[in-house]
Amino acid sequence: MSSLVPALATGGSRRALRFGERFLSYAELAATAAALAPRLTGVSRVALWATPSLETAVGAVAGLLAGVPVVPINPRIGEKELTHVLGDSTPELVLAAPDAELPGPLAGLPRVDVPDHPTGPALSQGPAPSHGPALPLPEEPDDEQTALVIYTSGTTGPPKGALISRRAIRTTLDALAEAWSWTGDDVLVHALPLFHVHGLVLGILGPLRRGGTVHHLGRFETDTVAAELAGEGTMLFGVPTMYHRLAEAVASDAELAAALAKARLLVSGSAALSRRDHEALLAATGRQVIERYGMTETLMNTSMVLGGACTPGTVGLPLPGVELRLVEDDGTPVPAGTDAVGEIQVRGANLFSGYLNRPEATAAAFAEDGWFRTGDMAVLEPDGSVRIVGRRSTDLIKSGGYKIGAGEIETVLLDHPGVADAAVTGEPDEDLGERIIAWIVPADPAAPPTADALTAHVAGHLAPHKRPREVRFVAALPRNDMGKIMKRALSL
Ligand code: MCA
Ligand code: AMP
Repeated sequence: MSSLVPALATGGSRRALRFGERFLSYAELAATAAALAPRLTGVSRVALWATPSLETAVGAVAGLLAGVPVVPINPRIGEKELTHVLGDSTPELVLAAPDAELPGPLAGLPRVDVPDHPTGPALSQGPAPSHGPALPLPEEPDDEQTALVIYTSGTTGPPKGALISRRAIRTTLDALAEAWSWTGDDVLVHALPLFHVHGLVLGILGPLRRGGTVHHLGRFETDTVAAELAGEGTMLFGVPTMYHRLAEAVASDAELAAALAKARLLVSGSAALSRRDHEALLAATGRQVIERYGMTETLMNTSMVLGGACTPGTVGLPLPGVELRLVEDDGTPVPAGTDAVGEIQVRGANLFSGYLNRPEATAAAFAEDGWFRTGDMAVLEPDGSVRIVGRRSTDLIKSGGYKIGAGEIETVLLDHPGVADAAVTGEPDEDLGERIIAWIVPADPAAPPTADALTAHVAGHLAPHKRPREVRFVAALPRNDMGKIMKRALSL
């Protein structure tokens, strides 16, 4: 029995997952995942082709049951990034939906097709049982066992694999349940990608841990969100870009306004939701969007509390079990009750276990006594709410809720034969939060590469969400005496 998802053993015919027209009850999910799990047992790590599909959710649950770390892969990943992720995580197998076409480097791995319904002998002669799993569920692995390896961008180098334990997942999901009164009666409306913490841990494992239901929409569209929330949906998780689009649409769409007003919980995270969008949604629906703040390495740190502290412009209070402090540049903790800015540092059972193959990076991520350095700058409000005011590094960009390292994009741009020098910055963007700008010194100023060619180059090598939204050609990049590009001067 897996106590991470107790309803696999007890949920019976209650619906667990719905993706479009396809769905699985808890008993069916248990039977499907338990039949798959033995094919993974003993494997060091398994890649999961993380399309927004039922198979991705089943594959993740099977990995949990087998006690095998799962490495979710963005199905739009480019060649260079995929080669890096596979080289670093060395999965022995790839899990994918039967109809998925895998790119070259993944197609070379042994493949296990993920079924979307129970296929075991106990079920072949009749309908799925309404109670209990068809196969006995495997013994639950140790709490410290790595459940997921999630790749996340940093200020330097290629993305690092964050090792996320079952303990961290359980801790964060239970803390959120407390803050949001999240129960098995909730039906989550979900349109996020499934290869990051937000979509996979909160959006899939969250409802499953509660014994509730997920309706995944495949892709985000305001009218499908409205239809789901007007129906069975009780809560919505989204990134600020999604809430921005809802805020724009809601003014002239009474059905959308009514659907959002009916929701028990609207939660935004992964980046800051603008005060303007908060206010527009509150005015049109009467609902206060609940903001929570987290990070791949820490899972969730703070949240506004449903029916409690919802100080606008803040990300709420530290979650139960999370210790949070602000620290000045020299490492001195900022005294409570002052309005000084400091870096957010956190400690607790929600934290990751380190970066795969990167002991130095892991050590550098922590201050003394187990405090994790988030790189986010904040002030503490008198009521203890955390107000994020910026980020320590200009080399990290948050666009559409995705964290993107400027350095990764610069390296790929410099590989292009038409580029002599390159810098990447983020600029404020109403829809995306920040948009990626590429500053390019062309190799031949008389015949620079086109912006489209450079954009496609980045999208193809890394991922489409890392592509520059604008390319600006310059004669030279401003550098300091050390030769370092002065990014703040570029954006002036
Ligand atoms: C456009 N496209 C291209 C190109 N141009 N593809 C290849 N090459 C090009 N040159 C395609 C895109 O792939 C996409 O295809 C379509 O055009 C539009 O893409 P885009 O404009 O980039 O985005 P969007 O569709 O408007 O997406 C906005 C979005 C998305 C839905 C909000 O950004 C999103 O899903 N964000 C979620 C990020 C997230 O989950 N972050 C969590 C990590 P097509 O239309 O076919 O799709 S943070 C986290 O986990 C922490 C713990 C936390 O706190 O949550
Ligand atoms: P990621 O590395 O993709 O997990 O992104 C983590 C980062 O997202 C954090 O370090 C913050 O900078 C940002 N973030 C997440 N939630 C919020 C929020 N509610 N408000 C502001 N920033 C956020």
